[in-house]
Amino acid sequence: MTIRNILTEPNKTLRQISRNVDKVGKEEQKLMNDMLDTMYSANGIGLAAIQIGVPKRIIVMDISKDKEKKPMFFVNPEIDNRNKIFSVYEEGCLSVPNQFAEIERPSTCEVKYLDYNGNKKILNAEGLLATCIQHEMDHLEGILFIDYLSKLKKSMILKKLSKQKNKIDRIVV
Ligand code: GNR
Ligand code: NI
Repeated sequence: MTIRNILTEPNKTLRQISRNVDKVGKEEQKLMNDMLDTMYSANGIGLAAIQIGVPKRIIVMDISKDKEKKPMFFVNPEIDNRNKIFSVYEEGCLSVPNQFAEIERPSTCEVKYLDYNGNKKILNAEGLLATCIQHEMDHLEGILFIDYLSKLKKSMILKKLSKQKNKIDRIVV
């Protein structure tokens, strides 16, 4: 159980396409444990492995609102049956800190994946779960939510991020 550093935009690694996992073994399970710790410590509801610099198709999520933790693990996820009806959510991303924007995505979808123990599963997702899984699966393709915004909105967010990074640099130096 280790809290890892979360990469933030702009960062080339975040734009990498992640690779499928051959087998869910000890190494992958340790990675999932670390990802979950990292996600909880950053108060996120989802995390893709690439956000901690590992280009594997692995996602962890916990969208439960109550104190009881309900972690979910997705290895090699694939999306099917995207709804033609879209819904809008105000999205944020641990790799785009403190920035939020309304994003439209298919309102429901079906996800095929391997769970923590390598067993095949199918999940019908709706609401925040559907939004979050699609946000995380974008990370596996090197896509961030800001890529869906207009050039102007995206450049404004990138400018704010570079200001934030500069501030942190100045404190460190
Ligand atoms: O913590 C997160 N909240 C969130 C809110 C709305 C839509 C998507 C998300 S995912 C985000 C964590 C994250 O960056 N995952 O990649
Ligand atoms: Ni994200």
